[in-house]
Amino acid sequence: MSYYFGLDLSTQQLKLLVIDEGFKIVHSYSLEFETDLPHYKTVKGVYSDERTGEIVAPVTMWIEALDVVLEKVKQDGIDFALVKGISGSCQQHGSVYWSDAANDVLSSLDPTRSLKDQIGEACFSLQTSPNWQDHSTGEELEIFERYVGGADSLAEITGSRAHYRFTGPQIRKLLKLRPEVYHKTKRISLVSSFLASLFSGTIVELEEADACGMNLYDIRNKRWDEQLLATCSMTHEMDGIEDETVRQQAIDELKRKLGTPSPAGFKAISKISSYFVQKFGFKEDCRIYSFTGDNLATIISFPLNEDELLISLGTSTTVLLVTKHYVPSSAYHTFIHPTIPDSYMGMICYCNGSLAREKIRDLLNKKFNKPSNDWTLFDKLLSQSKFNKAVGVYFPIGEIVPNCKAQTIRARMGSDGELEIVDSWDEEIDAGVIVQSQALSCRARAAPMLNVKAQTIDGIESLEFDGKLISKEHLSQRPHKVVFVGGASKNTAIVSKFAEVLGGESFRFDNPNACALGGAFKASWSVACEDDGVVDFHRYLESRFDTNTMERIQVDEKQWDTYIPGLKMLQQLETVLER
Ligand code: ADP
Ligand code: XUL
Repeated sequence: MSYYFGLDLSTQQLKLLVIDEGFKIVHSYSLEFETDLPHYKTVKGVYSDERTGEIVAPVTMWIEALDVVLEKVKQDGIDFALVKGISGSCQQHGSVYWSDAANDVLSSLDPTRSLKDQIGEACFSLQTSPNWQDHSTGEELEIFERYVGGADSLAEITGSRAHYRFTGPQIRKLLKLRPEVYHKTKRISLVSSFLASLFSGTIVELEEADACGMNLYDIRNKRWDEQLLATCSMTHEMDGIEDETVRQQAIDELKRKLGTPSPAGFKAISKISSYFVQKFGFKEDCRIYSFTGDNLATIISFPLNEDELLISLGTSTTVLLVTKHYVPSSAYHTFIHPTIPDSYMGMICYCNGSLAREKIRDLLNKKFNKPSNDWTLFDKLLSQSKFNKAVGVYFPIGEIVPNCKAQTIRARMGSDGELEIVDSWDEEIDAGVIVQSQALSCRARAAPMLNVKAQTIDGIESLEFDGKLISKEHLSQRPHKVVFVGGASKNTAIVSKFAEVLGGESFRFDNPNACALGGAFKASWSVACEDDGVVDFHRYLESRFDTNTMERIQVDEKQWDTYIPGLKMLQQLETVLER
């Protein structure tokens, strides 16, 4: 019998799952930062400064959380000696700044004392970690994009345009505002490599897949981009630094802090530190595998293969997919895949998801005197709707994809076949149009990353979205599978409509533990690869995964074609958006 630990350090909580070799969850633990560690006085795990847009989390809170959770596991009498491997999932982009003192402390911990008592403030040059919700790096974003020739050039190198939360802009801001802190920093970890370091008893390298969320890593060539390191260390030519030696020294200093990312995959990064062996009774050969980012862990929490989409219908809408094609765009993100070689994870994040649908639901309920918060009427109208040559953008808040201001525009096809903007129509129409249009946007933008045998489609040539031409061949592909997760995936009318527009076999999956499970699965697969020979990750997962946990969605497959004109209409509508 063997156990694997999967941890999930997210914004609001720390979770730990114990699974066995058959992927059964044996135990599950969680700790909520705000309520279970109230002395840190965080609100939902973070400190926010509305004036500056800064959002950070206290690093020692995470260390104390690990103490508390492991004590709970111990009290339950779990046999730590059975744990063969540990991996995990962490909030992305956040960074931890270690001091000179840290490595000695990590490697000589006293098992009679807690981690928190020993890995104290002296181990960090900065006591807090910039959080992914931070909005304080506006100036840095502009610089990161301008210095390399624009948002698309930056996306071409690093897989993403510049974002407030990305680590490179955050580091440059720290250097600008607090140079003494930056120079005192010995090593910089991502949250994922920070948590892995605690288990390893030494500061471990960043994990390559998660390192793609920094705006610094050259994904094609798998190395830091020197020009971006110069930008990050404020020594780019455009910063007015002409002396090549000064620039090289600054780049080298930053490289020493960042280290060299460890390749994504199954190789152990270390054995567990002796502290845990002595304190909890882990075996000395229990292995630590690199931890990764939470979205990356989500796609490995169930068998998601190439050309399959995962649609998360939470507050926002997120599309995740696995692709062999590196087709970066400033409209979405591309990361190296954490477990499948030569593959990538595409991620499209929309701000206007559930909130926009709720607004239409409320409008309809008001008009027909129905109780608010009730989806019955919205669902009935949505289920009855067919594609009636109408599209809309429903953005009550500013949108990332396409990048534009808050606005609502409705349009239909006129008798001359051209798009006509409509001032208003019966609100009943909106239920169908909002969901169809949201799904059409996902369909268009996921298309370049798919590599499925094209279907024959008529009436469409290449289309342009976000300044990128999408070929007819790409637009003619249907994903093999679509899996829905998140709050609104409970709603059958919404998922059925999305499934109809996107095509592909569709399923919904209710799994609140996805991130931690992704970590546990990675640990289990890694041990198998190291001990019994390399196995394909997807095949390993499929052979153990209980597919009964996924519910199939019935879809009228013939409808997919009827939405083809909608793609062109959406493209036209997006040309008139207020940016
Ligand atoms: P988060 O993205 O914040 O983690 P969830 O995944 O829990 O949130 O999703 C929350 C959203 O799910 C809410 O904004 C709500 O509109 C939507 N939702 C929940 N239940 C339903 C439902 N039955 N029908 C449609 N939308 C729903
Ligand atoms: C992804 C992102 C968030 C955090 C949440 O780019 O910023 O999903 O990872 O934990």
